[in-house]
Amino acid sequence: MSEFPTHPVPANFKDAHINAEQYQAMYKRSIDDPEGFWGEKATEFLSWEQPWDKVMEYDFVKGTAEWFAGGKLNVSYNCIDRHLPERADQTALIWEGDDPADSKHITYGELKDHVCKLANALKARGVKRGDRVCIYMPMIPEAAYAMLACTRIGAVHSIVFGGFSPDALKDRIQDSDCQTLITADEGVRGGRKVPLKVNADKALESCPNVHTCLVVKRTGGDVAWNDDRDVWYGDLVDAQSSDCEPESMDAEDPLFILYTSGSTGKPKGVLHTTGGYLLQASMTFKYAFDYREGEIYWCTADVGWVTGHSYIVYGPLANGAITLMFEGVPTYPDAGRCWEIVDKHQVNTFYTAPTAIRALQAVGDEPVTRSSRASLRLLGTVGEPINPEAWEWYHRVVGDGRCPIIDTWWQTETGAHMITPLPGATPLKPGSATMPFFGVDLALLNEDGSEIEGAGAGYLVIKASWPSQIRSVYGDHQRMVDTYFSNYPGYYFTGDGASRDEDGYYWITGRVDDVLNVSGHRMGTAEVESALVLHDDIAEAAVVGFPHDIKGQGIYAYVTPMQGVEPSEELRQELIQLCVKEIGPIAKPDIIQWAPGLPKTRSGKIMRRILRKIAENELDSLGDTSTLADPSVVDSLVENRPG
Ligand code: 6R9
Repeated sequence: MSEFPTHPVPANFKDAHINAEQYQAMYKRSIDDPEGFWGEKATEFLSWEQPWDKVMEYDFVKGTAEWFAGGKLNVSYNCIDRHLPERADQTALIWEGDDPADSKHITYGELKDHVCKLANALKARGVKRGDRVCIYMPMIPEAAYAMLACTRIGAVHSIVFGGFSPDALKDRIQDSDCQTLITADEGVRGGRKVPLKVNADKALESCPNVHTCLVVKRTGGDVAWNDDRDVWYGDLVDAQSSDCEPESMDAEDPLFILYTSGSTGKPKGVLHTTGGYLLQASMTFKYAFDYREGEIYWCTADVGWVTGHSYIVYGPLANGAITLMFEGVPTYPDAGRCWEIVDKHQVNTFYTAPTAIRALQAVGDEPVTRSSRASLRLLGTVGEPINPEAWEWYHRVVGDGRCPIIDTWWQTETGAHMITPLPGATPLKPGSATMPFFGVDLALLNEDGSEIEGAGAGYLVIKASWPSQIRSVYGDHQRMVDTYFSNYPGYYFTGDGASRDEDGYYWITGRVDDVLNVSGHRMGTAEVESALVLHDDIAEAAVVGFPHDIKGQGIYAYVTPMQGVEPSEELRQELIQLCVKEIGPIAKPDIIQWAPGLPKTRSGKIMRRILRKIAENELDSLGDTSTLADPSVVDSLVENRPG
């Protein structure tokens, strides 16, 4: 699958938490006896107030799953309080600001105080168990406090990435009927201000149910104020008691909602629950990163994505780890920032996305090699397939050839790692996410739904439930069944294609549905299309992905103007701005091609396969166009292909 040689387990990982023999034995047990396996792990990894009645029960036809039902626990207790006897004075969170001169350490003892005060503040505003709280925040410690404060009182958080537009924020607040919003006056990224409160105000114009908007003062910039609704975080939170009894939650009580894109319609609110999610986040963190007490761990994701949930906050803190949170971007003040941070805080584990690696690789080695990076022990990637060239560069230049690369495949819906090497157990093949994690029963299917044995390529599906499985699509369980459990009955359908080699290694090839992965951000082609056709001058739009050197995938939009409308540069700019307004800057099309017509079947279905080929510039393999209603449309698109 790749000409790049296999990297054996490094000598300094021979005594890792899990070695090759343990992986084999534990994996086998986890599949043969999942209840026994997970029951033991749940006791080992989490503190329970009351044991569960049954380890698991699930039905992949109805799309239901329950783990540890009847068991009682609290997530904030597991992430904070239980560590206090040993770790009250140990750092829990290192915060590195956008400005390299800004950083601070928050101990577990301080974390407890911050979280309890905020939890009491939420209660004071009437937030109760089960209520949804929206978090729209920059990468500042208060984002983590907000998550943990919700879990302390049993409220369900829904984080909306700070880069999303007011419209996107509004949709998400409305969909899950959040009545409380936690935000900041402004964020700071790459030396620029992000107008979070301005965006929130716009969104809240259409969210009359929101009774409280709690605002962290990050920059002190001017903001508008609604006295009935807006409250300064400091004013309300500082005065609260730093004790707040953790709410006793059922393992199956909702923990959070996180919106993610699918192939159709608006983003779905992926619902995760308490016990199973925390168990798998915690266990994968310890094993995949071979986390050792006292190590400094840094994941560069934003808490607005699932990676930030599981691997900045919940996984690390459940293990009593030291987790670094970075407010800025890898290229500010310059492309050496990440390695400067690694040296400054003596980071041992660094976890990022392939798109960041490729962007840094493109700048050259010097910004990396001028730093020491001697503290690094392990490197990770997540979010999209990593090309072997970028893998090798990451390994050789960033890791000085001595740090294993942990390529973790998983999804918002899976909650935690599903396919990943374990550094002491798995020889690495550049570009492969390698082997399934414990309890993850994978299969590859042919088009007709039959399972592929041995080596081969097909649709990646999962055969049995895992603890951190998506429990529902918030407010629309049928959509959960339709999206994940209908394509191939009896299986969870990932939406990804993959191949398996003769050694059993998995190689993810990317999405097989109409979902784009732009710089590791998931986006439905349908979302971008709906934004484009909102323009009065546009009749129709079709969006596909195309290979992009840095972003992995770029956005290619075919747009048909209304009759009589002349395409112009002005119209192109208006369309780009529309995507920014409706979704956010990440949804800007890279290429807009004016299309007098789109290739359609006689029944009116757009043939995306052909549009993808044109976007990829694979004009020799357009395939059969004879079934099109008007085959000449294709010639015209090919002739007028920009660039
Ligand atoms: C965690 C996260 C999920 C989609 C997934 C797949 C792609 C994620 C990957 C990967 C290849 C990896 N993906 N990790 N592809 N190798 N290591 O990214 O969640 O935002 O929901 O995206 O990302 O296509 O289906 P999410």
